[in-house]
Amino acid sequence: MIDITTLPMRVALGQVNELSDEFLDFARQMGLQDVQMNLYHLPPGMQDTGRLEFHDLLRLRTRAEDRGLRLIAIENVPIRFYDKIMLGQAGRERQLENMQETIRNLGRAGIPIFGYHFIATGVWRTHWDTPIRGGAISNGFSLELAKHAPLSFDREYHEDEMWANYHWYMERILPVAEEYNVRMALHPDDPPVPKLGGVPRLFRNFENFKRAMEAHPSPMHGLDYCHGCWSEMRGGAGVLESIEYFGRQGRIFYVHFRDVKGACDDFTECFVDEGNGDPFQVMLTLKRVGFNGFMIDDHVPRMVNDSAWHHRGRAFATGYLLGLLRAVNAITEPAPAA
Ligand SMILES: [Mn+2]
Repeated sequence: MIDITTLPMRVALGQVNELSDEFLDFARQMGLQDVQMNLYHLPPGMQDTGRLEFHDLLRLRTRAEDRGLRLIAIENVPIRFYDKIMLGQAGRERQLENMQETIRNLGRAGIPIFGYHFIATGVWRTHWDTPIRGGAISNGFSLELAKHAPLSFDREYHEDEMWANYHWYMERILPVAEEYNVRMALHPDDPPVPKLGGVPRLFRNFENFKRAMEAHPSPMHGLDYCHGCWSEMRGGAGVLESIEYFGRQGRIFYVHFRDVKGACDDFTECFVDEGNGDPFQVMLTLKRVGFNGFMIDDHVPRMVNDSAWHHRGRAFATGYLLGLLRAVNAITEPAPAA
């Protein structure tokens, strides 16, 4: 497997669900060298066995490499692969075996990072067609609307049992991640509010991330730092401090570089240059704490005549990040000797 610790801080193509010729060419045309895939839904052609199979993963990696790209991370498996683990329900042992085998298969296939979340009820939004700058289409969340939602599962769940479920999983999955050299990167709950649909959302603040990292201090355990979610937590406050804290420990494995306006009880997703945060300061902070992973756009607004995958929105965001990176490097790296 490639030694990712020697790679520079960089921008990657993110959130593709398949490695089509078009996506791979799009990445290369933007000058990128890494691709992250999101398998929240399994794409056509992948076996659905309750886990990610070695041959499918190897086929994906070699397909990327045939185009001169690295398949740097797989983010997510379908929630039904580990819902019983998250909720502590009967059948979790079988799901654990499958998740352990998924980690082994990622390692065997040479894919070094697995992004995961612990959100049994998934990402919530209450608005899906919100016009933002220039009429671009985005989405938003209002806790006032969401708090009236019915229970997502059979009953109300409690914070203590969700922590117990998390610990149970980490104690059993991280040793496998260590053996196979696969980094597990934790994404925040989105939105980061205490509870939705009767299920507590653990990864909603700094304290709980700190607690998780301290309880499971494996070198294979870190953050998928979703700037959008961290910005949602306190309307942008505390973002730079959290990057400082976890980044200096080398615990930020990669970054979702997007932003919102507002905070977790009421926010709208927006273009990366108009949110709560200053993206230049965010990237500068990442650089200064020694972050050397990849950054992807994550969610983007739908621009005029955009595709279903939002190519135009993604091209804007990715180009913006590439420009910022060049600026950040220019002021933090010594000029070459004349
Ligand atoms: Mn994200």
